[in-house]
Amino acid sequence: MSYVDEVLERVKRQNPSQPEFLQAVQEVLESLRSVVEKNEERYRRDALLERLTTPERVIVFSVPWVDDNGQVQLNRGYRVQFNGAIGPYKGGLRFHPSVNLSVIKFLGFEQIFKNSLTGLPMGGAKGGSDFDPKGRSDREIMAFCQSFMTELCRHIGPDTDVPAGDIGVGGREIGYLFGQYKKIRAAFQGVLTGKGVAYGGSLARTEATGYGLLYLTQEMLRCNGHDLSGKTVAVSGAGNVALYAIQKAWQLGAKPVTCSDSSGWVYDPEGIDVALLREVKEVRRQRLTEYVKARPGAQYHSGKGVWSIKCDVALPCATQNELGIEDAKLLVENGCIAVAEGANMPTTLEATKYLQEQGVLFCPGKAANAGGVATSGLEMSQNSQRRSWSFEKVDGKLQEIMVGIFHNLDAAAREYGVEGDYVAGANIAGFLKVADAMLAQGVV
Ligand code: NDP
Ligand code: 2IT
Repeated sequence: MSYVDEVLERVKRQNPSQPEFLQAVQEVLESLRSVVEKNEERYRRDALLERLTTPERVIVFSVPWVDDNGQVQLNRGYRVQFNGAIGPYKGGLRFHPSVNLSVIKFLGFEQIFKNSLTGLPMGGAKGGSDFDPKGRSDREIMAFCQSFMTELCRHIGPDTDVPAGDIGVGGREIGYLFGQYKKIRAAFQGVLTGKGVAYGGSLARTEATGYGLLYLTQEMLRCNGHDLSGKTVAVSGAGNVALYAIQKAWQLGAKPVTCSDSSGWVYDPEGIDVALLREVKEVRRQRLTEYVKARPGAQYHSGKGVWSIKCDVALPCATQNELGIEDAKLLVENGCIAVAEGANMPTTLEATKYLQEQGVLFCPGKAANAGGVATSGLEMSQNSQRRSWSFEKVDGKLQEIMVGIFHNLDAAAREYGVEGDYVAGANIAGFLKVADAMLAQGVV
């Protein structure tokens, strides 16, 4: 049995009830076959793949807090410090009822390769809780964040582990988390990214994931003889990533016509009104039905279906496994030429394979959405310098990083004989740097 198959078997045996984690490991290891074959003896002797697929540390803790009725609530908190070979652990926190160990491990595993691709010194980690922020008052959110940080603060620090936001964790939550860390540790440190600009946050971090997604998509299209300008774009999600992806799509001359949330989706033939979407989702924190009330030309559909709209480019920006094989078939039938993942692992393995076979340009999340964590890396640099850079400077570096990531994964795919397979290219390019660092540092 090949080394890759042996390790895949082992990971399956050891994590039988973690489907999302197994899916992420399978995708990565399958595409590393040619690299691993070339170095099999060395990697095997160093148990490199076993170590790479096993988190260095898993922290699980209880998060008790008091709701507005005086009732004590209990949630579960997680931080998975997956791999610290190339820098301090780095990765977001997700607050969503679907969070469990499998989800956090898949996200932490993906983060290793994503962070490596940015070219910045950051290891892979992820955390979060099964806490559901929907319908909770500001005070309840604060109480939860404070309790969560009371435990988490023992495990993080500006040179050890630097969390940030993800689903359900935005500027408000980062503020409460930062305040509690500062109080308990009596230290004002760059221990979280995505902070408000008034207390050490970076300009352009809020926009970075969505903007970066479009910078990379534009470059991928350009290098394949297409122009983003004039294209119709379907976007899913209506949160941080989706909102700024839609905004940048407009700025680059494309027309974004859809968005979605967990209740339904919107088709706006005139193109999504960014200011209105932002007001409804970011400011008023309402459902998308409110968007359609203010925009009579737009249609609201409950449930799933955002990928049934005819588009040239599809940008899934909501959550994992939101684009399955039937969706992929619809996209191809409707003439879609490119899919770039704003979310983490939004496309199932089967759908990814189908899209690639049909010649659709496909860029995986660990490359396409790396602009968020890359700008977090820039926030860490600014915090270390105790300086703040202008929006233009940060945005300029973000553009450079995203264009650079595309060229790196394109080159890696060519070098290993899988030209145009950007999934393999991203995994190979991300892996090589981490593998070199692990081998150089010995058995630790
Ligand atoms: P937000 O919480 O801001 O928005 C999430 C959006 O996705 C909301 O519209 C939400 O709908 C929808 N959504 C979430 N879960 C589900 C679900 N189970 N089914 C259907 N819809 C769902 O999160 P972000 O925009 O920050 O994150 C979106 C994706 O991007 C995630 O995969 C995240 O890991 C990834 N990502 C985020 C980065 C960042 O910097 N924030 C960086 C890189 C990747 P509703 O409001 O109804 O819940
Ligand atoms: O998935 C991701 O890359 C994020 N949620 C952002 C992580 C970060 O540390 O900025």
